[in-house]
Amino acid sequence: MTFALKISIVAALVEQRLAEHLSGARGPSAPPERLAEAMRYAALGAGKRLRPFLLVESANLFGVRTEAALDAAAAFEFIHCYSLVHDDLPAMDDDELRRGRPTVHIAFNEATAILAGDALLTLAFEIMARPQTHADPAIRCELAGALARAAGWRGMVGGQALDLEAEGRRLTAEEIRHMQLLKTGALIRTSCEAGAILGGAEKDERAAIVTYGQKIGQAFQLADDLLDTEGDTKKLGKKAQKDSQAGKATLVASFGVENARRYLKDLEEDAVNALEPFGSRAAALIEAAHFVANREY
Ligand code: GRG
Repeated sequence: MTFALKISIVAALVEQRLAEHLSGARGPSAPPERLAEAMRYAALGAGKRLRPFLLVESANLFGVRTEAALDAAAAFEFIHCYSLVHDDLPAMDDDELRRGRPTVHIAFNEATAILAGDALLTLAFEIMARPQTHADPAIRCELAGALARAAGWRGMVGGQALDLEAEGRRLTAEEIRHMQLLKTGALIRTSCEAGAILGGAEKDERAAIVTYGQKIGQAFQLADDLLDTEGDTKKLGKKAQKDSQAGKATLVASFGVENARRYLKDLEEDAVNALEPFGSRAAALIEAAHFVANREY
């Protein structure tokens, strides 16, 4: 089975689970329809579902069935979707195109986009707290804590703040690496770790998965920066050359395209090497590392 088929199968299962979580209650406790519509617009119908795929495959490594990992995977995807909605706002990156369609604040309005992002963020934790996500409350608590750390002030939000502070200032390669590890790396790394948490992995195996997640998180961002420099708006579903033209702090700007490509290859290799303890059982995660480093969208 090709990697494209594998990720599309998980994506279809995740799509269904996201839609179920967004179908909402009827009657007096139903959420406001316009808000629910904006949340569905932000979360459904597009996206590679990479974070859910990583979570599901990492959970499979520890004997967790795909079906039993889908709620945790949905929680990670909702956080990711919220981050895209807020990142596209005029006060942040001010983008009009995302996943090949108008961004949420363009399709609805700015206030609705802010609220839809807030509601997707909180829904993720509502899902993590439900007994359906895992029967053991200690595991649910650990998952929620890991997700909060990855998404919050010492994770994605912190990285976004560093990115905004960096505007108009030249960052060192080390500062860029740190900012990217937080901004995009933390959620990707923790999606992998969450599979290990769900499966009650031993310390060493969990550490191996975290190293893998960290390397592909870095590779993902570096590939994104290369695509911004060299990619195509139509294939990407978002505006290409935006960061390069704005003079944003990226490792491509700092190292040059050739060196960035070499560094990306090293990260891809490091990610694959981290999976050595799992042997051929980690085939899907190995393929994911190749996909992340060589992706065109
Ligand atoms: C606003 C709190 C807040 C955080 C924003 C992650 C992030 C921080 C912003 C996203 C901006 C961006 C485009 C970063 C580059 C890497 C990235 C996350 C790309 C989009 O992720 P994909 O390619 O998207 O997984 P799909 O559409 O496939 O889900």
